[in-house]
Amino acid sequence: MRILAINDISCVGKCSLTVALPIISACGVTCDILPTAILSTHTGGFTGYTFRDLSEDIPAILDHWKSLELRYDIIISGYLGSIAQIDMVKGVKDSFLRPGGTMIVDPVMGDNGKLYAHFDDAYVEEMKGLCRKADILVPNLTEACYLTGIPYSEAIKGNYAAVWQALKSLCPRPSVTGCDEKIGGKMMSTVYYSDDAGNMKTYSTEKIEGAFHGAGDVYSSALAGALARGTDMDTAVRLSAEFTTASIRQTKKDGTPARYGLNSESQMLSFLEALDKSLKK
Ligand code: PXL
Repeated sequence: MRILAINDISCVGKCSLTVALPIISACGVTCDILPTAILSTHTGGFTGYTFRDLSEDIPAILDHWKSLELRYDIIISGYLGSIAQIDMVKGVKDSFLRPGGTMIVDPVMGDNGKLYAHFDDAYVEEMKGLCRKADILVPNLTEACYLTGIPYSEAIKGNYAAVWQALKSLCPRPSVTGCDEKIGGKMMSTVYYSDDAGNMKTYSTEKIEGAFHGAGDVYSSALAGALARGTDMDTAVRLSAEFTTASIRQTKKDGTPARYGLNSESQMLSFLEALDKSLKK
């Protein structure tokens, strides 16, 4: 099994490739990387960060890989620095995903109802085109709203199934993370996802109050790693959601500022043990 992770390198702040690479590798899967940009920190909650767009380097990297005849079982894309890079990712799928392989798109664009810095409506439009090339789509609720045109203010009233349904026009197996809802008197964070047959299912974990940076990256990386090891989607979603929630819980306990990302390192062993157990069933 071989995964290609396309994402930026934020040197500080634990997101994107500094999260994807350790988590996917720990799952026991080769993780090659295509860095889209190098930043001194990510763009959420820091000011004064450096941002080197690597678009100019990418064609030569891909030409070299073509000479090696590389093919990937899974390609997962995340933060892309520009509209041109969205087009580039579409080409990477066409050239490097093996027939029958899985394209996972995390349309990283925003959170808490707002787009991140540097993104605008034109970027959202272009991202819809990449989502149409995905086998599995893993936006958070904010990104799902931008992709479907459903206002965030409406979605947070609990219309999550409608958001999932609307995403179906882009991708056969969409999911939406971070859907807050009260279940049995308790606030839960639910993922509305598609099982292997494409039917809508939900999985809920305890809602931990606060905005935690890099949670989406932990979730999507664990999901890719588990799927690469051969779990079904139900299992991959359960393991990834529990791993992410446990990481958020520990980060809150540690009291580190949210912008420095999740303490997923402390929860990695439990996640891997749960993955191992699910594979032996
Ligand atoms: O975690 C998402 C993400 C990834 N990469 C960069 C970001 C963000 C969110 O702010 O700024 C550079």
